Amino acid sequence: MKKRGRENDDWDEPAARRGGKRRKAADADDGVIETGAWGDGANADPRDAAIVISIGSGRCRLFHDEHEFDCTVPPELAKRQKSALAVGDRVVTEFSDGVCRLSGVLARRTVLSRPDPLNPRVQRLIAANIDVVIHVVSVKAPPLRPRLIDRFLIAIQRGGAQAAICVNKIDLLNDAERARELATLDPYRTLGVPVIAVSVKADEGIAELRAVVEGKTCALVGHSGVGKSSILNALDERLDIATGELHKRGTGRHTTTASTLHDLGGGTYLIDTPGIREFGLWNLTPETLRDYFPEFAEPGEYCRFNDCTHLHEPGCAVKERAEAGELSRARYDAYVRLAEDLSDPSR
Ligand SMILES: Nc1nc2c(ncn2[C@@H]2O[C@H](COP(=O)(O)OP(=O)(O)O)[C@@H](O)[C@H]2O)c(=O)[nH]1
Ligand SMILES: [Mg+2]
Ligand SMILES: [Zn+2]
Repeated sequence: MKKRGRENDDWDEPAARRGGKRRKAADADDGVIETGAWGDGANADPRDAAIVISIGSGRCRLFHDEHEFDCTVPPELAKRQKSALAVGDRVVTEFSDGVCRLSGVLARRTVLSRPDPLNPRVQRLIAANIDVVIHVVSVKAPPLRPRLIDRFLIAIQRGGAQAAICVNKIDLLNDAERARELATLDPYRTLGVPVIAVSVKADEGIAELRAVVEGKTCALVGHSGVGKSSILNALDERLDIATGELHKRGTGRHTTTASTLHDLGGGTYLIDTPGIREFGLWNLTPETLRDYFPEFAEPGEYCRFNDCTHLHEPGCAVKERAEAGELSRARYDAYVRLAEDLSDPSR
């Protein structure tokens, strides 16, 4: 399967530059995670379904039975396409008048989504039916920022997929720096999130990463420039995806502008995504935020108040244990920052 995807998904575009008006809060797809089937997808046999490998405006590219083909997306779906159709979706089509049309979307197992920058109540799908979302970070260029990881983890957990963290460019650090940087990610390891140190340049950690993705559908997410496309090329050299290297003719940098699914064979599918700066915290409340810090549950039973938010209440066991170093201080601090962001209406 060849690489595709020419349309810019605009994920990173600040709202102002997009120039769009704020959509009304009463939109049909308001804040709802669309996991349900659409059209003929409700009754379709998954074995007859094609997989969406890339999406353009009013059309998408599909893969089924060893063939790649284009199909049109009906206007009803196209007008809310970024909320209703995603790379990784299983779909069915109908063929008439020489045109292949999308006629149904099958129910999704999992999703990865984020709030629309223009209307945080509307969810935009990034990928569907993924088993593992790999959050790629780099130790330098751009530097490691653990606090971003907390938001990614929340977004991943909400959509039902497993999370993994891939720390790329470790060739840029000496042994002491490497140990120190990787230690900052220990709280995630403790939570059961695999942390894989990788250098595409020095061919380190690629085999370990391959073991994580084998036989699964995985999406690589993270900031632009951390090495997502380079990692995909390292996992399968046939992919030959454009990376951030300078063009030979000096016309700027190659960057990924739309999500694209790549078939590595043997049931392994990898989705390259454009750089995502940050995941908003759509629809989270201070109460639901706690659910995303499972390590707080047990100590939380010893808080004086059983509705303790673990922020400023007296007799809070979570806070005490974080201060005593029995719970990750970094994770507790991340929780406090996220809670502050949630109570700030301008976020
Ligand atoms: N030093 C170093 N540079 C890397 C590594 N992996 C990728 N890069 C560089 O990082 C830049 C961005 O890579 P790219 O794959 O396009 O990142 P993406 O935007 O996340 O897809 C390119 O210049 C790559 O050559 C690595 O392991 N070590
Ligand atoms: Mg890329
Ligand atoms: Zn508490």
